[in-house]
Order: sequence, then C-alpha cells, then structure tokens
Amino acid sequence: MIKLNSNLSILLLLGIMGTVNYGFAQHKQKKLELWYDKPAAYWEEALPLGNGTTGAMVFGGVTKDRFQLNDNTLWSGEPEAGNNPNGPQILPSVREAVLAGKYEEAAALWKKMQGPYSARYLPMGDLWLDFHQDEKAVKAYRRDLDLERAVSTVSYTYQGVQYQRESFVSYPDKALVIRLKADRAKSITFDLSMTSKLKSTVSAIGSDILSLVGKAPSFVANRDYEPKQVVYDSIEGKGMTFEMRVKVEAKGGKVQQEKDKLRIIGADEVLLLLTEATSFNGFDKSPSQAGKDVKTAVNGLMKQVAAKNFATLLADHQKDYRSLFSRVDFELAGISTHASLPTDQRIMQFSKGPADLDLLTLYYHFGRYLLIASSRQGGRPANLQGIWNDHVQPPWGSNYTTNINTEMNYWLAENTNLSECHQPLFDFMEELAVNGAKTAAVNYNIKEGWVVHHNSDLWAKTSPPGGYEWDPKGMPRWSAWPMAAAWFSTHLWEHYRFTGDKSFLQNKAYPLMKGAAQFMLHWLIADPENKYLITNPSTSPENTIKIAGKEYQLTLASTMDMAIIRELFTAVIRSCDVLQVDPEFKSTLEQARAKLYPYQVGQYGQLQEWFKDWDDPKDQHRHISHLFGLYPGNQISVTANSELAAAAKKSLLLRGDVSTGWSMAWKTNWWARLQDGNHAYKILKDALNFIDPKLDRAQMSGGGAYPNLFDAHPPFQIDGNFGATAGMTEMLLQSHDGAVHLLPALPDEWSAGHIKGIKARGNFTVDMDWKDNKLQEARIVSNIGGICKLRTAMPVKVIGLDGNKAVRTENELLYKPSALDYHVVDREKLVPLPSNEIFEVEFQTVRGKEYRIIPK
Ligand code: FUC
Repeated sequence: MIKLNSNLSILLLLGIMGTVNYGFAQHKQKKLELWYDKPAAYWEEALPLGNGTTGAMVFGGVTKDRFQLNDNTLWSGEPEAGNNPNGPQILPSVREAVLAGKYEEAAALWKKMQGPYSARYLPMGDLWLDFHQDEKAVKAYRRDLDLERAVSTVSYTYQGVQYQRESFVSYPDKALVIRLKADRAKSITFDLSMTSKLKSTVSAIGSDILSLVGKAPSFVANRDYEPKQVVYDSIEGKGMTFEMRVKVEAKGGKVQQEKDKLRIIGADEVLLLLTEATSFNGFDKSPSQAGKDVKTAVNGLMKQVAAKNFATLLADHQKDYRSLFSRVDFELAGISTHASLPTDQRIMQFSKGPADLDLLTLYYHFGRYLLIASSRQGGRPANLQGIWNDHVQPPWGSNYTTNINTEMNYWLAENTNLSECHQPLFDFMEELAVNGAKTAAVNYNIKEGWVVHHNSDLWAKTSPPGGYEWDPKGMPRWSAWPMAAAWFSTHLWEHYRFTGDKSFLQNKAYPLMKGAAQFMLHWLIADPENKYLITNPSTSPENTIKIAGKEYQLTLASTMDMAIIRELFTAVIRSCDVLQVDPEFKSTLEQARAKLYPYQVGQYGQLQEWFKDWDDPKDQHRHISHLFGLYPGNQISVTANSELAAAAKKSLLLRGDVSTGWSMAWKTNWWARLQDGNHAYKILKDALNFIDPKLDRAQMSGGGAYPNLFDAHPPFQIDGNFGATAGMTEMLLQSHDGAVHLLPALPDEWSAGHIKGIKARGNFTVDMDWKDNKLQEARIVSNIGGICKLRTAMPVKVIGLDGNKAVRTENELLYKPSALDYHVVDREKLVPLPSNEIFEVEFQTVRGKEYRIIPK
C-alpha cells in the first residue's frame, strides 16, 4: 500500500506518476478522477455511482469489498397526507395574534395546524465480496472514480497476482455492473453475500443468482442513525417491499451455493449484475395494497441486462453518460501543486499553500457527475443525499427539504448544460400539485391552486410538517412556510428561459406556475395598517426574530416570502404574454404584484430580513433567505436596483463567510452575482475544508468536503456540491440581467483558463478562453436564434455576423429585472459595489450559428 505521509514519499510518487503499471494497462493519472491509495474505511470515503435510481457506494475493500446500495424509490411509510381539517378555524386566530404582536401565542396556535414529518429515505442493502485476502500483503493498491467514464476501478497486487475490479451503474440497462479480473487464470475466489439493515431474507435462485427480499418499515421512530430496532407498522403488511438480485457469470472455475451465499472458486474472470425493484407504484398508491409486482419487475430487469456482454454494457453506459457529461469542459491554468496526491490528501493540503486549482475544477465536474448520477429523466428528484444513504434514520430523513436544499440541488442543471436532469423535479411538482391542492383546501380552505410546505418525500407530502417522533411539536419557524410550490415554480420558468421551449412552457410549466400563483393570491392578505399585501403568518426559514432580547418564531411578511411571490408573479405574467393566455389573470397578478410589501433597507444599510427592522447585526444564521431576490431570484443586481444590491452585500458581510456546506455554496452564488469574484472564490476555498469522517461533527456551522468530495453540512448533504458547481459557473457567466455577461466575477487567482459548453438564458451555448484575467475569445452558439446582448469587461468584436439579415426582435428570455419600489433608512450606510467597467454589444443571431467574440 502506498503511504504518503512524508515528503520523501511524495517525491517518490511524483516520480512514478503517469506510468504506474497495474497489470492491465498503464494507468495514467487522469485529471478528472478521484483516487485513493487505500480502501474506504468510512462511508464518506467510498465512491458514489448511480443512474438516478440505483445508487452504489464502492468501498474497494481487499479482505472484504462492500457495495452499499440504494434505490431512490425505497422510502418508509405509505401515502399520508397529514392535512389538518382544523386549519381553517385556527388560521384566523394565528393571524390575529401575529397582527397584535403576540408572536408566541401565534406560534403555539400554529403547532396545532402541523401534520407529520416526512417519510424517510432508506438504505436498501449491501453486496459483500469476501476475498479472505490479507490487506497487509497487498501492493500497489489503487481505487478511483473516473468522472469521464463514470466507472470506478479498484486494482492491486496480491501474492504476485494483479487484480482489478471495475464497476458502474448503467442508466440504459438499469443495473450495477461489476467485472472482476486477474492477470493469472483461476485466481478469482470469493464469497458473495447480501445483507440489509431492513427486515429481509436472502436465498439463492438456481446456482448463479442471489436474491434479497426485504420490507421497509412503515416509519422509523428512533433518533439514532442506525437504530438497533426498527419499528414496523403493527398493521400486517403495511410498507414497501423490495428485492435485489445479483447474478454471477464466471469464466472458468465454479460457483457453489452455500446457504445464503454463493462461493466463486478459481475463476478467470467474473461478471456480477445487480438489479433491484421496489413495490412503489406511484406517489398516491399504497405500495402494500396496490404495489408493483416486485418479482416480475426485477426479473424483467435482470433479463435485459443479462442479455448483454460486459463490453456492450460498458459501451452503452459510456454513450449515455458521455452524452451529458462531455458537454462541458473547464480548466484553470496554473501549477497544480498536489496533483499527484490521492484526493483525500489533496483536500487536506488545499488550504495550506497556493490553491490547487485542478482540485477545484475536479470539484466542479464532480458536481455535474453527481447530478447525472442522481437525477435522470423518468426518475425521482435528488434528495438531501442525492440517492446515496446508509442510515435507517438518515439526517433530516434524507427527504426533500424545500426551504433551500431541494432547489439548490437543481441550480446547476440549466447553466451547466444538464437541462434534462432537471426533469425529475418537474415531474415531482405535478404530484405535489395534486396533493398540494388538497392541503390548500383542507388546511386553509383555499380552493384554487396548490401549496407545499417545508419538506416532502416520495409520497409528495405537502402538509405543514410537525417534528420528528421524539419532538412531536416541531418548530413553527420551519413548519409555517407555505412557499415551496412558488419557489419550485420559478424553476419551470428558468428552464424556459434557458431552453426557449414553448411547448414545455405551455403544457407542463404554465398550469403548475399558475396554480402556485393562485394559491398565493388567496394566501396574501391586506395589511390593515397600510396599502400593502403581506403574508401572515410568515417565517424567514429557520431563523428567529429577536425583539427586545426575546426570540420569536413567527411574524408577518418576511422579505423572502415577498421576494418569492414577486418572482413567481413576474414569471406567470411573462408566461401569459409569451403564450398569449389568461389576460384577466395576468392583470390580477400585475395589480397584486404592485401592492406587495416592498424591500426595506434597514438601519445598518442591510437588506432587511423581517417586516420591521429587527435584524440582529451579530446574527450568523446559515439561512440568509432575504437575499432570495439576488440569487436565485432575479430582482436585485449590480446594474438593476443597485442600492438593493449594496444592501444585500451588507447583509452578507454581517453574516460572515464560514457556515454549513450549503450555506457557503449559496454565498458563493451571491458574491458572484455581486460581481465580486475574489470573495466568491474565498468562500469556495472554505468549502474545501477537509472534514474527517471519523469525527462526529453534525453541526450548524463549519462545512467542508469529505474525503470522497461529498459536501459536508456536516453531516453529508449533497446540496453543497451542487450549489458550488452552480456558483463557479455563475462566476464565469451570467444572464439574469438582460444580457449574457462573460466573466462577470473572475477571481484574480483564476488568471487563465477556459470553459466550454455552459449555457446562458436565451439558449446560447458559451465557450470562453481567458488569459491575464482578460477574455481572449468566446464562442457563442445560438441554439434557437434571437437577439444576443453581450456584456464584457472590454470592448469586443463579434465575428460571424455577415449575411445576417434576420429581423431584430426583443429576446423575451433575456430581460432585465424591473425597477422596484423600496425604502432606505439611511443612504449613508450603503456599502460600495464593485465599479467594474462594462461594455455592451447587441446582435441578432441565427439559429444554429456560432459567433466568435474577440477583444477589439
Ligand atoms: C434545513 C437547514 C439545515 C439542513 C436541513 C436539511 O433545515 O436549515 O441546515 O440543511 O434543512
């Protein structure tokens, strides 16, 4: 085993990099791979594979290898709406208490309106390969994840034989595929077994298949991640069933069945194929009463995958994966000081010297890799842990937490050219709209539109959640938040702005967006003291309001509420124009939007979080929800509403940089929007703070990266990975503000580099090269035509315009935020914004044509 804990060994390794011989091929270390010199001892060291449904964490063990497995439809429980018919009686008293300033009373009343917490996303099981080899006698061990191929490889030498195991999870063939090879015949011997933390039985089918049949609990009532006893529903049969099967195809040697194991003896090469199915049959169907036939499903899947040989399976997997991953290329020039180190050691070194820019671009690509692996068309959206979870009681249920986390999972979908991977969220919204219409009617007596609260699950739960089982009361400061349908709906509009897909807008997006807006029209109430429309009750997610030394959970008209509603109404109003529909509804929305309680700039020059200037300048809370309008919203920018941008900047400065993983990722995006590349970059660097998985550090501050580059809240939460990749893209390209802005927030230390294949609103594909911190050349492909307004830091020339006679029309996808009404307490307190010089050029594009942009 290679140990790299001394400078000498680092030098030795530097010497051999690029030519290490692993027997089967010269392994040339690749830029886009995560690699390690020892097996994973902790889950956060294992490497993730996935196809949007099946997730596998590869440990690469030598004595015993482990593939920890998930299926993203395996959740606890059954459909359970949790709606509360007492809501319409209670709501007026909550509102009255809020208006009277009796916030404690309001919070106590709200608790009576809460339903259950979400169901839990569950681990399916483990596949074990027991080699009985002595780890100490292993040489030249290497374990990697190649991001260009989505294949993990483990290789080592043992007693003079070179072994190699390659694994991948195929989207076209819906299976985990593992191939074991050795460079000497008859050398592959191991025991194959399966286990699950859930109730299960294992049996052999014929001589070459193992099957694990399991049952999910109805709910999990225990606060330990690994409860010793999982509570199953007392009603016989309730809860989901599942099965996973593994088939052995051995060349040479023999396969024997031994109780619930298969023993592979003296094979030359072995192929393992694993497929699985659950009885999940739709968000509104009981998986036990009206579930899918698991056996038939898993049989069908196995038949499909077993019909192909390894080479075909791999080729089909590569073709599918690369069609998404290879769209983008991103490199930063510079000396990568630690390029030769295993990835975990590289992360440890990251903060110590000049920045390892290649690690940063690896982290960037890893974000895209994870989205492709956890969110594919036809599947469920990525949850708090994507699709990878090893806990029976995962943190926060590994659910869909909707007050930031689920949305952040999709921030990179459009701008990093993975639009298709956004689809599972849109499909989920259609289910949420069905349940959310019932919650709106039952809980609030609102008969139009749909609502989603703080968290959801496989059953598309929409009711306001209560606490966990051990804290049945829950917290109104997160529960009283009916804003997720509205926020999700802005994703539909963004998808339209990036693709220009009118049929998507008309058929899928508009009905959902309209429903979310209808709910909000009913939810808003007139403030009795002035002309404004406000929300009541209202929270600013998970933060408390401190007034005269006391902390409260609920109030009215938080800045985030108003910003989300403004964003949604704008999107629906514009959709009405594009689709030429619903003129009356449009005008109702326009009138309502004009009356929304406006932004306030408070006493410290900060963007106010609350209805009144209650902001605590020492508050370091991870949620800074009042900056929604700066990002991901498109209301505040350096050029549009710049005083509000200055106030947002002050809020960010007050909150500080270091926080949980996802919070830092959000901050990266905000600083990018403020066009301060150096500050965005500083926070990115903080996000690569090494988090040791040995330490139990579940906490609300100080996130970073685990050895496998998974984002640490801590604990592991995938949103930080996605948010950081989105943020790096936002540093290099923006298009929310009426123009395609090239290199809007380039940090000084990223002096040279290139990025290719990223997307701007208006459906432009953008490539850029820069050097000495200046744009050298950009290439813009116009995928649907339309005017392109470009913004750059220097005057540029557009090449390729010749013969372009198309008529100029406004590009409705590239609009500027409208001017806003707002109030500033003291203009003297406003902090300055970067005064970067900006040049603009506008040209009509033709569909399918490429334009070159060079400095003048
Ligand atoms: C929200 C956040 C927490 C965590 C959880 C899943 O509640 O406030 O930090 O990310 O979601």
